Amino acid sequence: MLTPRGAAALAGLAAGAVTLGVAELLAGLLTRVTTVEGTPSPLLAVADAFVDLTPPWLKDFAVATFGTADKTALFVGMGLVLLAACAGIGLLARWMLAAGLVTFALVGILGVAAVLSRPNAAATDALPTMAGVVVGALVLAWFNRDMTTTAEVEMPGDLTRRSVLVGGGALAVVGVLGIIAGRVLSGAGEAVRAARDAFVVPRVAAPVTIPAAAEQGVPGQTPYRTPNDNFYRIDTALTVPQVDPTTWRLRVHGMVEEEVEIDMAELLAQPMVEALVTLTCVSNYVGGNLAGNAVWTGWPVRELLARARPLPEADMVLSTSADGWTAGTPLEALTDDRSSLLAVGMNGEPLPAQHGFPVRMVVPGLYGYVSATKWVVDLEVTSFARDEGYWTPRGWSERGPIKTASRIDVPRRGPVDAGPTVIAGVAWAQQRGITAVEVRVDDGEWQPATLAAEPTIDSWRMWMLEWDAEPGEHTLTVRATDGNGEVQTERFTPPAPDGASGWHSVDVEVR
Ligand SMILES: Nc1nc2c(c(=O)[nH]1)N[C@H]1C(S)=C(S)[C@@H](COP(=O)(O)O)O[C@H]1N2
Ligand SMILES: [Mo]
Repeated sequence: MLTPRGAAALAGLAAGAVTLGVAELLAGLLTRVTTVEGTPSPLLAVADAFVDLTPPWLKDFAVATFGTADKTALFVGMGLVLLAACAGIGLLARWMLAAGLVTFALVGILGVAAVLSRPNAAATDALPTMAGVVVGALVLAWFNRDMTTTAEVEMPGDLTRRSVLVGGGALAVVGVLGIIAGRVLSGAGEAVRAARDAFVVPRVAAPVTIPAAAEQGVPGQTPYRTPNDNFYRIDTALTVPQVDPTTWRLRVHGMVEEEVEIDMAELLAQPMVEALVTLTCVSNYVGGNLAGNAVWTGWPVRELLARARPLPEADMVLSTSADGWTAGTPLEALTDDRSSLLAVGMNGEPLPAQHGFPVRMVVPGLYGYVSATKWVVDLEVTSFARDEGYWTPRGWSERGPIKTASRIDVPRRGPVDAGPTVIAGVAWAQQRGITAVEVRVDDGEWQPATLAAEPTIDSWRMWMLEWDAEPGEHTLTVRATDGNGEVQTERFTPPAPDGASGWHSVDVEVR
């Protein structure tokens, strides 16, 4: 019913499941009793550490292949690796118990290292993982108790194998239940969800109104304003950081004349403004959809920095999130007259948890990775010579101004009927604005598209062009011109290190 090898692999899987069950359960319990930062789940810590070690080509590949499902893909991949590793250790232990146990312990040490590598990790955070590894090792040894340490000896008889099947299967189930219980106990999100529901976005003196002329309403064309639940999400956080607005503080320090710290009451008492800003991810491919446009409500960062009075040598602000992620933003982008905000509202609602509740940064004209810190808790005024943001040592540029981009939304796929049709899409060059969009059919002339109104140079601009489609295969290409009169470059570059460039084109079949 179960081959000796199968039994050995199952013993390894049972040991692994029990290890994780114990570790996750204890981590969940510790989180319950200690509150402050919580004890990281070993599984999540390993995944987080993996994300932190991701080289740019792999991040690029993950986003390109899985899009915003990259986190799910990571968990599935990690699960498969874990299963294989546990089965392998089980086989190794059957051949030589000591070797299996040592390998098991080494994997455990990696887990402990991952837990301790998390921001704000305390030494006690290692305890659940260590306890799990000890219990798991005992399970592994127990299943192999009858075996000698040489490879020549046969696996014990059917009875033992049956006991492995029943006992191992049961322990694996217990382990998985422990993992689930641990995750439930750590209670991700409950308290903060209530705080968000109760959060009132302040009113502003001059609310943004979006003129109807900003939309062209071509079916399939991107809506001018992106609803919150449709807004792309990119971050390194595998579980959404839970930040309680009542204990939230933002500290400004570093190269300043005066350190400043504000809490939520003080932030909300400031004169708030609204601004339309299109956020864009540096990982967006030509024609991709990692961009979104929202009305943000917040307090200009420049006002807070003015209180701290940056020293003349400073040229960068390193912003840090509650989960330890950082962005390095040119000081100038936060002190000039653009709408750089400490945002608390997104399209009139409190920030969704995934988009940075309770406070995030929004900086027009810069890619998110150098500016748009979600769950922001700390601003260090510093210099590029002295500090760097999270992605810079990982192969992305120190500076990330948004490149001019244009995208064809329709037609995109599926055959088009011959005759009059409409080509439409969106173009952006935040802080410069879009002054022209041109479309080319096959190798024809560039034809000027009709532009929608542009309420602000910080948001994208809609465009459309009527086209008399002739039967056959056609390639449509778009390019935009920014407010400085610069035509979008044809030169293709991948997202790394400072954003993709090149013209977007689509192939359409006309019948
Ligand atoms: N705390 C935190 N903030 C972050 C990130 C992150 O990984 N952690 N990613 C940045 C990146 S790369 C982008 S593109 C934007 C995306 O913001 P969104 O998820 O609200 O669209 O958030 C930025 N802010
Ligand atoms: Mo990004």
